[in-house]
Amino acid sequence: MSKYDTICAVSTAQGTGAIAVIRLSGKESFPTVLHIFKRKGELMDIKDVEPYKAYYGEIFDPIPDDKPLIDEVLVTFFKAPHSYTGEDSVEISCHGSEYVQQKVLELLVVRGCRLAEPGEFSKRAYINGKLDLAQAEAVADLIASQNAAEHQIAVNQLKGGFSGELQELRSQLVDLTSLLELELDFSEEDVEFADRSKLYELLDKALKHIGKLTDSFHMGNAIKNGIPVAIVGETNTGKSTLLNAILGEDRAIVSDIDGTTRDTIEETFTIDGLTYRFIDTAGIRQTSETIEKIGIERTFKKISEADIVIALLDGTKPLKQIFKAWSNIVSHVNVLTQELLVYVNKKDAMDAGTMFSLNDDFIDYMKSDYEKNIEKHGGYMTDEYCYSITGMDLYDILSILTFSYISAKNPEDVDDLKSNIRRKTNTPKIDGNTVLVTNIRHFEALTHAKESLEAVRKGMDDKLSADLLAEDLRQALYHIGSITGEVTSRDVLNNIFGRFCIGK
Ligand SMILES: Nc1nc2c(ncn2[C@@H]2O[C@H](COP(=O)(O)OP(=O)(O)OP(=O)(O)O)[C@@H](O)[C@H]2O)c(=O)[nH]1
Ligand SMILES: [Mg+2]
Repeated sequence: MSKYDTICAVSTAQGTGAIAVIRLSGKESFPTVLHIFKRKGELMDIKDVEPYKAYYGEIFDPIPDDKPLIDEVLVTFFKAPHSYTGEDSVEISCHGSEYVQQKVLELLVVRGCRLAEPGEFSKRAYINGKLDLAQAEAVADLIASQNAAEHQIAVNQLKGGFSGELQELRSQLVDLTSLLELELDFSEEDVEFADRSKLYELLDKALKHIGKLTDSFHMGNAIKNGIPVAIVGETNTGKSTLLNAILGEDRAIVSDIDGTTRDTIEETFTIDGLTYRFIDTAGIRQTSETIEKIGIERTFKKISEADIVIALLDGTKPLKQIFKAWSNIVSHVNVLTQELLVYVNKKDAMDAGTMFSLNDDFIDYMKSDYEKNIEKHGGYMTDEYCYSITGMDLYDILSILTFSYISAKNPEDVDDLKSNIRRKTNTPKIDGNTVLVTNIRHFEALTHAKESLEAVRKGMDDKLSADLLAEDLRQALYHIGSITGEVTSRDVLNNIFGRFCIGK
């Protein structure tokens, strides 16, 4: 990319809108626009242009004799370095006709502008020091944001919240490096530098800081891509009915045939500012059918990947069957890291007595099942017994042994279920200071930095010399610097900005 070429692109969405914005950036942007723009019927002299002021006028084609009018527009000039890209820039707001947009671009290109590559405006902003790389990526996140939480995190990152944290981390590592260098200086004089406690202290502080950032990726990623909620249960319990009811559309096929859903179906839905990714799964049952088997394996995989698991039981089935279905699901859930919500569906078809007694009956059922196997398990209800059927101890089981009764066909019940999901979502309070890692590139760089720091720590335990430790420390600094773009290769830049839209 030449530093001197002037680029142009339509910066508003493709298609026909009420208005469209065409953006130019580069040294020639003012004179180029002034060739094709008339204000009050007159060409403007570049000396008369006041930046940051919107001029109303006309874009025309200067070549034909009749100098046809293309559109009435508003033109704003931005003087370097006070523009998004840090270069002279112009924005032309024209009417949204695709013909007008193309015609204006054509007039600009004929006068020497080049059509911008994807993300080139933001790339120039980064190169000219207007944004660091993490902030430029926040621009893309902000544009793509679909819910309040995602939006807030992108705004914080754009304002430099994340970059600030990284600067702090950097300065911690720089402090560490200077301590090590001190040791290096001394070692030339052959002085034993025995006390490394200060080094340990700084290192542990940096490791803790970095750990906090890498840990936040799980939530950051969930907020960006939707918090995964798996709907699981035996066949015909009403999982697809429930998915459709949550989404408010007929997304999945519903039928009374067992094994209707054979593959997972995922759809996002926003509840109270947070986006969830609801996953309808193939019903769990014994089957010899190959495709269905693969579907059921996927169900178990989805259970393990979900943050929230909705176990959907069929209340019209005998207790024994409900119990088996329940324990099968529970044994695949990690109640320490996952939220398990147990719902008994088809309330409308259940009799009230069953509903009232299900919790107690469950315990009784466990006890009687246990008594049948008493020989095997000793004289009282053991954790070992509970563990053998559910993978949890008795205490954990009792703590989650509450069922909610719903009818997936009843909109009020489904609304309650949605509110319950929202309540059970452990998101941090997201405000103007929240910093969460949402970008996989950042997460990877932080993870590498953490590994390098752990290597430093191990090196210290092994009493390695300062120059060897310094090498790992430099690696950690390198990885942190790669996030904000202090050290970045051309390929990485092209890869990042190439994913932006044209005009961004
Ligand atoms: N009475 C009653 N029937 C329901 C309810 N929810 C679902 N059903 C019925 O249960 C049957 C199965 O519903 P689906 O939603 O296809 O069940 P599924 O769990 O997705 O089944 P598979 O895809 O086979 O695993 C259908 O006939 C639904 O109409 C409910 O709340 N009450
Ligand atoms: Mg289904």
